[in-house]
Amino acid sequence: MSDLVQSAKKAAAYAAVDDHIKSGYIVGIGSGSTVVFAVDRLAERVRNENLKVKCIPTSFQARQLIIDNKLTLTDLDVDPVLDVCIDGADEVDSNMTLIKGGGGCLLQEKIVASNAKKLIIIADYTKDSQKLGDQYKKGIPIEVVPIAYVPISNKIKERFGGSLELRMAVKKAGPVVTDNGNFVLDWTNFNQDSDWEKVNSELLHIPGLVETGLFIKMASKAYFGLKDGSVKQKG
Ligand code: ABF
Repeated sequence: MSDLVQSAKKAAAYAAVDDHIKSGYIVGIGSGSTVVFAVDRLAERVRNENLKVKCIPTSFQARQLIIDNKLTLTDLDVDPVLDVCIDGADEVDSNMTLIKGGGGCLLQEKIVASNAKKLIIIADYTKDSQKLGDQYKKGIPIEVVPIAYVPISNKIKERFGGSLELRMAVKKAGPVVTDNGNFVLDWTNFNQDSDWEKVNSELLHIPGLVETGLFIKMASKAYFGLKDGSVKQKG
């Protein structure tokens, strides 16, 4: 990954943490490489400003990040309402509809974000697009119960078109298994002009389909780090 992209991720993450996290907050910690910068900044603020926050992870990776940075870990049993959730995305369209789950953590990310008063997205300039699929070519991730991946793929193809592929681990060692023991299908060549709200609700009615990587009307704001070091806000 280029240095420009790395510094863009960092700029977006730092700005979002500085703008949206206050002492006393319950904070959702997303997954992926951009969130690593957000946790660095949060840990720095906890040390320097004596900020008191409790963090809820959205994945095994996020849990480790919280622990490694000596932040206070909590969960939805103890703190079911979050003040804010900060997470990355694979793509953000002009309506603030997101594709998430490139890292396979979409289910827990959606659960945690749906219990937050606001979801703030942090990303680099490559994630900012007009229509889903303009920039991100790996498709919309869909988490499914393993025994149902073939019928679910067929149903989506028949109903909406496009192609579905079972996500495989590196060197095709076997299917990727999520933190929840499920498989992931990646849906490509979809109709970019779809009514995503309608598509998403139809998808969620397919038995065995656990969750989609379509995040609709969930994000309050997106921060994109740009090539020149500045940060653009959307939403
Ligand atoms: C997660 O991490 C996702 O839902 C998304 O797939 C990804 C973004 O990753 P990165 O920050 O590494 O670009 O939040």
